Amino acid sequence: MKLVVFFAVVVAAVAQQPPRAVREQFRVIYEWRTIDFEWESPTVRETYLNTSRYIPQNVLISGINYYENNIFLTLPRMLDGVPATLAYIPANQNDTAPKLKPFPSWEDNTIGVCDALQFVQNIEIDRNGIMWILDNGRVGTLTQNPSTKCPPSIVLIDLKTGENKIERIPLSLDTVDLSKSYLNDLVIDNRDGDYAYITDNSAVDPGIIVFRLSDKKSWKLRDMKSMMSVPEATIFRINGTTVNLPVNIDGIALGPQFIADDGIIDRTVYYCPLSSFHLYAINASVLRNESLSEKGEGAIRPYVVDLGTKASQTDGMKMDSTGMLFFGLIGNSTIAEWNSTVDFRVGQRTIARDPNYIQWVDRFTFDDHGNLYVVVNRLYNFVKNQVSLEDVNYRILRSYTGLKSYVYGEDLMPPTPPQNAAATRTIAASVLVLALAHLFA
Ligand SMILES: *[C@@H]1O[C@H](CO)[C@@H](O)[C@H](O)[C@H]1NC(C)=O
Ligand SMILES: *[C@@H]1O[C@H](CO)[C@@H](O)[C@H](O)[C@H]1NC(C)=O
Ligand SMILES: *[C@@H]1O[C@H](CO)[C@@H](O)[C@H](O)[C@H]1NC(C)=O
Ligand SMILES: *[C@@H]1O[C@H](CO)[C@@H](O)[C@H](O)[C@H]1NC(C)=O
Ligand SMILES: *[C@@H]1O[C@H](CO)[C@@H](O)[C@H](O)[C@H]1NC(C)=O
Ligand SMILES: *[C@@H]1O[C@H](CO)[C@@H](O)[C@H](O)[C@H]1NC(C)=O
Ligand SMILES: CC(=O)N[C@H]1CO[C@H](CO)[C@@H](O)[C@@H]1O
Repeated sequence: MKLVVFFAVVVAAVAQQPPRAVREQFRVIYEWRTIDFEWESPTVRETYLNTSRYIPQNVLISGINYYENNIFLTLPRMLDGVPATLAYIPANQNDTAPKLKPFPSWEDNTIGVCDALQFVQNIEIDRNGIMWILDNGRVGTLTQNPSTKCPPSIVLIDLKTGENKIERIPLSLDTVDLSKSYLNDLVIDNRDGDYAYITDNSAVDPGIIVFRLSDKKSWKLRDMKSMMSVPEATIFRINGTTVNLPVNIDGIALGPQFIADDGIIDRTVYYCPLSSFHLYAINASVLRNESLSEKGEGAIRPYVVDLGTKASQTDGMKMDSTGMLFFGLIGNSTIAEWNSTVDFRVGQRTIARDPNYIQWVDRFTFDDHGNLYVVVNRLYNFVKNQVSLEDVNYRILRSYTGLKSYVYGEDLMPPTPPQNAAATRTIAASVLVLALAHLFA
């Protein structure tokens, strides 16, 4: 396999910070000029080409996920001619531009059939092997005539069974709008009935949609101040191209569990509009409070924390199981990290910078061997209809970090009131002894 190693800038540690972990440089593991598929036969491919159901330059890789040696990729149907919206490739193979296999099947990617996938921007795979798919139901979002084929839905596939049966759960029309919602990205919180926190980057009504799997209920929380794009961040200059993109709330990440002052277990949800320099945080317990949704715009404002600014705009981001956040800085051709135990304003680190290989960082994923994967897709060319078939347009980069996804974060137990203080001390002491024994083993 051809592995391209490229220049990575490592920023020197600031004095008051703990030493940063050594990271492997990012390498290109796969790269494509255009995306092609494993077709049922060459004739089928030709028929799709002849009838414009496959237009190679219109197929863009956006999201990425990993499960048992396969890499799943999303292909949002922003333009016409995208024959499948979800597909996969083996995580290890010698071909550097592998052909994609539709997932679960070709039939399950048929446009206009509501049992099938229509428009997938992102997916997540939880710790129970359930794939959560955001299906917007609307295709051709970047064309003159976007078309709503099916209601915006959460689609679940239990990957453990190997049967890949689709369960489609349309979101309530109190929560989503058939023509304006844009389900962009999600994180899964496998607690108390399993929740998804979903960014809706609707141009007119951005928000975070909360979906609870146990009773299939959903609701939406809005805060214009932290979820709308801001004028000073809508112009991007990348690789000589300028784009004007006012994109609302987009990337989302989920922190490890912590025990709040009142003894309740909580988690921090991080998010940012694409066209903004700020990173925001809110506690998951606030999002889970349905009554705040009924109160409308601004009801969650008192609970939103502005963590500070980044050097550039960010599309996707991903957190590991201990609270290490990875994100792109699009206008700076940079991949950055932040250890969330440190103040955001001084804790950000550049881990890779390269104008030739890091051209619009879209999404990240971890595998189960400590590797971090990044999709780079030159989205600025795509939205300007300037995709050149002569250039490499899509890349997957990989770096060993030794970390794993937030979905595998530790489950905390709520503290029980101490029965008697001496017993607690003894337990604490024996835990300490155990920890030391571990250290010296
Ligand atoms: C595709 O179009 C070409 C040119 O019109 C034609 O020769 C070919 O037979 C068509 N192929 C299929 C499978 O329809
Ligand atoms: C890749 O190529 C090497 C050497 O040519 C071979 O040993 C290996 O099995 C191949 N791997 C795959 C996944 O095809
Ligand atoms: C979340 O809750 C904890 C404890 O209740 C609080 O200290 C923290 O500031 C909150 N975080 C955010 C982002 O509001
Ligand atoms: C939910 O929010 C309401 C305010 O709308 C508040 O009164 C209530 O205590 C909150 N519930 C929880 C469980 O935090
Ligand atoms: C980083 O990106 C921002 C916004 O895209 C831009 O204004 C700034 O000049 C860039 N800085 C560098 C060093 O490239
Ligand atoms: C993040 O910082 C904490 C506190 O300094 C440290 O214990 C932890 O190892 C750091 N995490 C990583 C992944 O480097
Ligand atoms: C202006 C500029 O930075 N152009 C670069 C864009 O990216 C290609 C490689 O992908 C470079 O060859 C150009 O120099």
